[in-house]
Amino acid sequence: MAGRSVGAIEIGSDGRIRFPHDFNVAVPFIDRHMAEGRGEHIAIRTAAESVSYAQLAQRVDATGRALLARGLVPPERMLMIVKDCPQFFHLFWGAIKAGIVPVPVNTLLRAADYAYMIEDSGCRLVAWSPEFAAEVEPALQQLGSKAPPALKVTDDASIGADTAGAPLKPHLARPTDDCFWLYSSGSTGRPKGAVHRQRDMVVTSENYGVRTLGVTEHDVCYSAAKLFFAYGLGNAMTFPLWAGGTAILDPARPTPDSTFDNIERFRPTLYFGVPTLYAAQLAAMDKRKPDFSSVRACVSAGEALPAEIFRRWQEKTGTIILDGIGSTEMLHIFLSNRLDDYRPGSSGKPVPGYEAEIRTPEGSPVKSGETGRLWMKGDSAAAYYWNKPEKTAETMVGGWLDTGDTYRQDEAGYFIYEGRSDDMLKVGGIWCSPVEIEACLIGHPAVLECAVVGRADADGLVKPQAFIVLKPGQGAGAALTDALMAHCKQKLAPYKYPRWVDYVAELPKTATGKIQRFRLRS
Ligand code: 3UK
Repeated sequence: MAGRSVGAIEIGSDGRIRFPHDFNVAVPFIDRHMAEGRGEHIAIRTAAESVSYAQLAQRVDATGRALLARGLVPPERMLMIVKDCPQFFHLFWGAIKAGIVPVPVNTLLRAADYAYMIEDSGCRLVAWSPEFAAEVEPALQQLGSKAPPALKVTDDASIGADTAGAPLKPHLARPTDDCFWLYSSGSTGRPKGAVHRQRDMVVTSENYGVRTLGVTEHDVCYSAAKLFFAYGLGNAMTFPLWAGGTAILDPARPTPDSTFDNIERFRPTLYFGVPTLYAAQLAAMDKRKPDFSSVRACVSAGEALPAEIFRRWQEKTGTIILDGIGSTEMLHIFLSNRLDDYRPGSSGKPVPGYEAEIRTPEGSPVKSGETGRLWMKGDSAAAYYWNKPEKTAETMVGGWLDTGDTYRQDEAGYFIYEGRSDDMLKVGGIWCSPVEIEACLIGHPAVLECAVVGRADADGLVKPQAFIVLKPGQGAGAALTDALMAHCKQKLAPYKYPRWVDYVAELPKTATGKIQRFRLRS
């Protein structure tokens, strides 16, 4: 590809991206489309409305003005607990254009999680969709006088509705200045705010969106993964906006039927899912034959895609699923299969613009074909974790990022995922800390001790399994198992409950009393 300019950003023929000294990333993502004659083109489609690029630009400006009018000052943070809807775009880009740092968070969390994130981020505003009132309101109440002001984001939200004002002047920043955050979970300890820079969304949109998927203004992107995930944020917001294409948004929880309905109704060219949903969609295809004729490629990320699901999907839909691994810290996918180069059951090869290294525990590169810990280098990596200097120093070393994943390369150079280096598990593409589920189970009066590990279900997808040591006098059985599952569903994000409960006399432990979860894995 020859070099080109995207607004004031220059992209070399080798893919190198040159940024101006002072800029604001909302300008190339939003305002540029007016200058390029795309004002009438549809940026967002939902069941209820279509938003053109011209309307989007006006509403982004109006929202940015409204945030400044509320007294927010750059670089203060705004926490977003917002469903997938056009207002998500208005708030996110309005904030960035005004120099405010948006922090979109998982909308499936509980009050205690929100209270933690509100305090940790020191945000000066919480924007939230009323659908999440049952968890957001108690979080704000719990914080009492320390709670920041809150903004309820309704579909006809007055914020961003006053589009008559003067255009918002972009708050100028350096490409490496803080721009937005995403929270990432760890096996122990609280979620960590990964601080992303102005340049990061440009880098992922070029490296993965343009150079790997070939996204153009003719693409219609539909992501079952929501915008609050780094995965969904790229799929259904930054990639289509960067290319001048169209994003499909649906606030509902994705089910096989809802995704099939959306694919038939909106006719996306690119569909983004997670392995658990692909498995459920395949099962639902026994009864329904959805029309995939608009889709030129499907993408999977969040957890490893079993080769068997790839094969059955190709057979039923005629489309291929490109598996790729990404992370909150790297913002989007950094190892991936490609349309013209894929191997089912692998994560593919490094995406252009990224370097990969599989290292021994001592930190040197492994010998060819050996297993080790995957480290990555690339310009979309988060600058640091907010308020967590030790975690930052451990994870981000000399320009490289520790993914915490175990990998090897096969003879042909494809990267094969071998699991997490720690005990964390991914369920439906979302992090689950065994420690958090264990802490919840211990809260049940019958439980003395417990350990949680990941176990593959019939589709080869990982779900939590609990091993329980009961208190004396407590009887194991189906009724208790149901009660324990219900207890977890009520206290934790709903996807985290254990799908299997095994009763044991004792747990395997190290000499120092640490649970050896690896010995419980089947
Ligand atoms: C695991 C995978 C095997 C892996 C993400 C695409 O998942 C994303 O970000 P998270 O921070 O989790 C990162 C971790 O998830 N993982 C993700 N994809 C795969 N494991 N095969 C895969 N294809 O442990 C990784 O370290 O939630 C995915 C784009 C952006 C993202 N943030």
